[in-house]
Amino acid sequence: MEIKVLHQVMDWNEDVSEEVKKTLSAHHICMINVMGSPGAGKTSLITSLIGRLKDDWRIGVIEGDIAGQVDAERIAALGIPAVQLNTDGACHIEAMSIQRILPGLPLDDLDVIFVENIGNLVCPAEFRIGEALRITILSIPEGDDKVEKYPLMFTDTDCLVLSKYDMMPYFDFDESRVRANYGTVNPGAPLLRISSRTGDGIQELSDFIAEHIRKTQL
Ligand SMILES: Nc1nc2c(ncn2[C@@H]2O[C@H](COP(=O)(O)OP(=O)(O)OP(=O)(O)O)[C@@H](O)[C@H]2O)c(=O)[nH]1
Ligand SMILES: [Mg+2]
Repeated sequence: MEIKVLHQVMDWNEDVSEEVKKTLSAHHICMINVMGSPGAGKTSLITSLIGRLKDDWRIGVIEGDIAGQVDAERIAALGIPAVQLNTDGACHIEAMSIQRILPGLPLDDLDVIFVENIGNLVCPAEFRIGEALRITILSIPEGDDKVEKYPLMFTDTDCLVLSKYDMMPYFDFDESRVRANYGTVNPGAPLLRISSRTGDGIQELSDFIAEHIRKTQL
C-alpha cells in the first residue's frame, strides 16, 4: 500500500513538472537543473557560468537549500535576479516549488534559469522540476566510486561535470573508472572537466549550455 502512495506522489510531481515545462517553453526559457553533493561546487560553477554567459543571455537563478540564503546572496551580488528556496529539511526540490516561484521572476526578460538543487546525490535525481537540461556535478575530492554507488544521478542526466579538477594532483581519483561507469549507465552523454578556481573547462560547458539555450529560443 505504501508503495502505491509513493507512486501517486511521483506521478503528481511529473504532472506539475510538465506544466512548468509548458510555462517555460511559452517564454522560451531554458531551465537547467544543477545537481550534486553538498559542497561539490554548484554555486561556484553557476557563478563562473554567469560570467561567461551574461553578455549573450539574460539569466535568473533559483537557489535551493535546506536553510539560509547564502547562495542567493552570492548570485544577487552579481546583479542577477536570484530567488532562495528553503526546503526546511526536504532533500530535493519538487516541481510544485518551482511552479510557485516562477511568477515572481521576470519571465519575459529571461533566456535561462539555473536551479541549484539541494546538495544530495540521491533524491534530486528522482524528481523532475520542468527542466530542459540536467547537469550533474561530481567533484574530485568526493572520490571515483560515486557512479557505482549512486547510479540514478549519473544515468538520468544530460552532462556530467568533473568539478574541482585543479585538485586532481592531491587525490587518488581514477578518472578512467568514472568514465567507464558513466559510459555504461549513460552511453554517449558528455563528460566535462572543469575548475571554477582556474576557469579551465568553463568555456566548453558554456558552449554546451548556449547550444541548449539556442534550441529553446526557436
Ligand atoms: N579548489 C577548488 N575549490 C572549489 C572549486 N569550486 C568550488 N570550490 C570550493 O568548494 C567549496 C564549496 O563550493 P560551493 O560552490 O559553495 O559548493 P556547493 O555545491 O554550491 O555547496 P552547497 O550549496 O553547500 O551544496 C568552496 O569552498 C569553494 O571555494 C574548484 O573548482 N576548485
Ligand atoms: Mg551552493
